[in-house]
Amino acid sequence: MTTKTIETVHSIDVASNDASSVIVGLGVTGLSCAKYFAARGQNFKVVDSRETPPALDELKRLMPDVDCELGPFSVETLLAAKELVVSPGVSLQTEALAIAIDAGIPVTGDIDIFSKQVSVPIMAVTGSNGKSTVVAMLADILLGAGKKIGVGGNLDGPNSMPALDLLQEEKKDIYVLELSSFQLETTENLGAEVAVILNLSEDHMDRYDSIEQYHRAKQRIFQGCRQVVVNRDDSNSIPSTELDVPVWDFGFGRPGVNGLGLLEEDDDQYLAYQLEKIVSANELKIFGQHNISNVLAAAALAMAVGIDLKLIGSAIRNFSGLPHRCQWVANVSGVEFYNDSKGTNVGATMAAVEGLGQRISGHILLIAGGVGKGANFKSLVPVINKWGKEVILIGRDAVEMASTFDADIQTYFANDMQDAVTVALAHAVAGDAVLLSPACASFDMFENFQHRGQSFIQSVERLQ
Ligand code: UMA
Ligand code: ADP
Repeated sequence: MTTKTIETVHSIDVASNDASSVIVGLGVTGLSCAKYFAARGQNFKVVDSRETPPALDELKRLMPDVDCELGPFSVETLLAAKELVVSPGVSLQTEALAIAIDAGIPVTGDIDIFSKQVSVPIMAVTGSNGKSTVVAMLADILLGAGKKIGVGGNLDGPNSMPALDLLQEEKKDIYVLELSSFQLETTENLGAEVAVILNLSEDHMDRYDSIEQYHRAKQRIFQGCRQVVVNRDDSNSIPSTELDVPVWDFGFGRPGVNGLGLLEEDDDQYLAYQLEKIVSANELKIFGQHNISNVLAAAALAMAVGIDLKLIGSAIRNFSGLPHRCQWVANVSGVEFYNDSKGTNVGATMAAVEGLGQRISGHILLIAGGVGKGANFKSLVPVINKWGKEVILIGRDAVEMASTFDADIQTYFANDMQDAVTVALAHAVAGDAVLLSPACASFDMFENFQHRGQSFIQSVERLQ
């Protein structure tokens, strides 16, 4: 594929508004779409309902003449569009957008454009939790097998980029995409080589009317796929329409045909493909049952594209996890501190508490709270009662969270992260662990989950 370099972008007339594509939202996705259209000489304009969207400066630097409408969306502009290229953070129910969509203006998104453009295999990963971990592990496996890969989509961090930016790079053998339900909403017929819904639990209930609607969005990952990976322990991971394609499965039980699972032998537990052992659970550097599930999923995906089991095993053994996911931070006076800032929903925090609880001799002091996204926090109660001691609550929905916890869970409110870790340490004894796993989004107090995790790490450092 030939792409123009960004330097050529300045000379392209992007200001014409005659039935141009309208990019809705100017974050990293919107910027990647603008660069993509500009490099192809396609007319477009950009709209964002904020006056100073995050990627505005960069857009102006690269394309000073671009037509950019900031402030409340104009229905007129949207109705005049050839198509709407909607960023994942913008709900399709937003009033002006809904009017344009009802009027028949086509809707697309960056992943949709990307999938129509590429001819090499796409490996597509979604699910409520574990996406980034699985994608990062899968990337390590594929790199270890000598593949040229592009990794992107919803995944944050230095080794990932928005999907359309991947097309500016040298040709790849395989693309690995982490996909959110928001991105899947605007994607038609993804056509992945292999696709998986890792698991499903409640998230983004501020954006969906029901978990069924959220599940339907996730199911779009299977459209046009050539192979499927399913989680035997979660029926929501099974395609809801029958597909006549090869199926690989993973889960905690003994693996069957085309299955990844666990074999118990000599008091040891092995992750295995059918009867072939891949690694012993003791060899993993990441902990918790949820991570065993993630490893099995990554191995199943790798097998689907023909990677040798030995290469899979060695990459898995070396994988030490991503920052902000159950990441060990420090030991202060015999108390371990763990940063799970990426635990942004109830299911993630349940998994983190369970995984850490099984690992330590004492109790967990959980730091949670933030923006609850319409979640029901009740399901946290049993796991906190089993492994927890006290819960320190921060952020906008702290009071709501406290009110859903049993009277026998001791809760404290903290003003900020420093206050939270100080209170936690004051109530801990040697052998206990303090876990930041908020079950909430971060944007009431922080820029994003990375910023929240860094704030936790710095606050813990100040305790020492
Ligand atoms: N905007 C509006 N009107 C609105 C809402 C948003 O104009 O009503 C504008 C904002 O002003 C902003 C832009 O839209 O300028 C932001 O777009 P965006 O929220 O889609 O964010 P991006 O920067 O494009 O990042 C997105 C993903 N963010 C979301 O889905 C919220 C990133 O995932 C992803 O890495 C990136 O695309 C590249 O693919 C982040 C995320 O939090 C990590 N994802 C959620 C999650 O994992 O739970 C889904
Ligand atoms: P995602 O990209 O889907 O948000 P991550 O791999 O970044 O997932 O993990 C985010 C958090 O979700 C982790 O810190 C952990 O608390 C939890 N988690 C990870 N994997 C799983 C899983 N398979 N099941 C449940 N929770 C998980």
